Amino acid sequence: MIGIKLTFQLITHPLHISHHFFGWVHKKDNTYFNEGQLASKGIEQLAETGSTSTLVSEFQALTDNNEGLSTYTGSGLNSGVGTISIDITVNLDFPAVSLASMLTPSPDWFVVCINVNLLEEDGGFVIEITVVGHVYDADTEEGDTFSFNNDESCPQESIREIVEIPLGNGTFVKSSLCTVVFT
Ligand SMILES: [Ca+2]
Ligand SMILES: [Ca+2]
Repeated sequence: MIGIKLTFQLITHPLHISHHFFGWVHKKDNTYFNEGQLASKGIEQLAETGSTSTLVSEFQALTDNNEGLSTYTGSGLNSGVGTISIDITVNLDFPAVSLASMLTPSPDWFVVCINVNLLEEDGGFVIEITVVGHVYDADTEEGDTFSFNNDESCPQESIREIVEIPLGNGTFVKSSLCTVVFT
């Protein structure tokens, strides 16, 4: 086993803050948060309210099914720029990490780093790696501004990457919005 210090650095529009973030250590090639699939109840709750309680339950079931090692819930940030650090443990069977956190305020937008594999081909663990987060719309709530409590999406469609204003410029979202450093 190896302990890894994870630094979560969320850089957003100055007016906006992040919420708690959720982390899961799991087997390689997990696709739980990927775009193109329907958001689970846990992802909906995280994306709309920032709460991680339902996600923790969902991932505990996956962990009990031997798909993961453990879950983590980090603190929030009280401004749009900052760093959250936690210690996580990975091992040869469970060398990968996925992270998710709500963007606040937003209808159902969240940042994710999916399936970050910390095991190198030579069997060692990475010393340091920097990963740029994606910004996704869970498609569980309507609304295209920095706002809460919009109508439900009906019908709910797949999780998709956001590139539109106000987060993006219509083509992409600046990579500086969310960067995660594993050291
Ligand atoms: Ca939405
Ligand atoms: Ca909803």
